[in-house]
Amino acid sequence: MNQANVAPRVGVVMGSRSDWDTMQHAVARLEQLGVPHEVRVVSAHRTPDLLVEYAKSASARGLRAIIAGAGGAAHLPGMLASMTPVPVLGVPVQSKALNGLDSLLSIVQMPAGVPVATFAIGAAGAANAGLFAAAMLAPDHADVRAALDAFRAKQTSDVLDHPDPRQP
Ligand code: RP5
Repeated sequence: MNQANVAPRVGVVMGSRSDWDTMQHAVARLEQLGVPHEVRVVSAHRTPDLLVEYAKSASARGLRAIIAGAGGAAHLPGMLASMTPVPVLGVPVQSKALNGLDSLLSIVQMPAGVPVATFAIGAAGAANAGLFAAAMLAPDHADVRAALDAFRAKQTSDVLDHPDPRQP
């Protein structure tokens, strides 16, 4: 799929440019699997008006999932989820002070009625959020489904083909 000419189906947002080191792992998976996406810095605390605008326009713009990464007092995923019917996938960014436990608890402990699907702290969580968003789209996008199937098959064969960890 030529992503340049296709409306984004997944939004990847983060609270700060400093989150990019983590969130690039979500974007890498979306690119690998051919998922049309967009990437933005949207801060719950520094740009609250932008947050509202992004959340309220997301569904009408065709987004089918929003991957939201934030660290520390990580309100971004929950606030997005409060203002859009689009499923929000939260990625806790590893903070300096508390290693991301603050981010994880801020994102995962949502009150009943406003769900955020919360992933692991850091790069693994971001990568899995990208894969999860692709899986959400796969039933309606045969090319994404085929790419996801191929990714998983290669992941499996990479392990089975190299059973001895002492060998390269
Ligand atoms: C959060 O504060 C961001 O998501 C980031 O993880 C954290 C620190 O932001 P910076 O001070 O590095 O911009 O809002």
